[in-house]
Amino acid sequence: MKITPLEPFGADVEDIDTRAVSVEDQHALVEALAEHHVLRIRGQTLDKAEYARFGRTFGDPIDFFFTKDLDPEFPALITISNSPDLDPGRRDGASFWHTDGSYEYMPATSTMLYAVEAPDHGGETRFTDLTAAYEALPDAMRMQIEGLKARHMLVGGKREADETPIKLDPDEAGRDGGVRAKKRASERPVHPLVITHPISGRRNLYGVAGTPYGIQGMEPEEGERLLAEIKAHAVAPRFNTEVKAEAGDILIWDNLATLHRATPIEYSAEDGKRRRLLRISTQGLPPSHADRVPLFKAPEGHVSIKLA
Ligand SMILES: O=C(O)CCC(=O)C(=O)O
Ligand SMILES: [Fe+2]
Repeated sequence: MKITPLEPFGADVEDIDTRAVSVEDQHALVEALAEHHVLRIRGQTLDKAEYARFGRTFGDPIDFFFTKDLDPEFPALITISNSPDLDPGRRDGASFWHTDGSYEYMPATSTMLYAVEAPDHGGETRFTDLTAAYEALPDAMRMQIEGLKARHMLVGGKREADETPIKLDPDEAGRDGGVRAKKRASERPVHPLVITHPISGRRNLYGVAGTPYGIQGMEPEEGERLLAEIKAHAVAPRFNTEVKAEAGDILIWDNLATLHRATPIEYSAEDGKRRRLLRISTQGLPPSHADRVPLFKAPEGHVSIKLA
């Protein structure tokens, strides 16, 4: 296995067959993801069962059930595509800074996209490095946010002009039988603004865009102001990179130490324009690092309503 760092962060991984990864290489991949935040494993040929098995390297694959894109045989796999058949209301849905599942008690710790088809142009995923952003904070700000917890909810985060607006009322029953409204009512987690990464042991900002709407113990406006300030700092271009999953690549990111966003793309079924990826999100600790202390804990007896 060969790991080549990308600039300014991320790494390409070559000379590995993800159908059969040794225990040593599983450990090394998890360490590499924690170090580089984003890995692009090049040139893979996987069927769904093989990919679903590989996904377990990074944690417990999260099963989703409220999506038309769900694979009945592999409930942890979701298809992302730019097919013109896709409901216009769901297009460009990920084109805003976020981390996956931060509106849940048990957020995703890693997400991976296996590119079955990639367009000739465009289709990159953008990332921001929340370790570098934390380390670059002025000392006074680092002290101010130490120990603070943000309140999160589905569609909680403020979106900027260049981010996909929240298109549909999340409480609208017609969209999905009201499952989003139920989710919003049932899960209002708080997560620390600063975490110690369970694998790297480094401190970084967490979940500072996409879903946070307030800070525990602060007046609403004061919390919103602080969140806006942290987001503006964290997503600044100097902490950003872009990586494209070309056909055959598995693009994996560390949801604990990055924010990401999709880049808007033309919806087309033409040759050279199609983008189709299989997505897996995991939660909990990777089997290779099961001795670490997990970051998140669901309240006793809570059953998560799953969304994609
Ligand atoms: O399509 C992409 O590049 C990213 C989509 C995304 O945000 C996700 O899969 O969690
Ligand atoms: Fe995402």
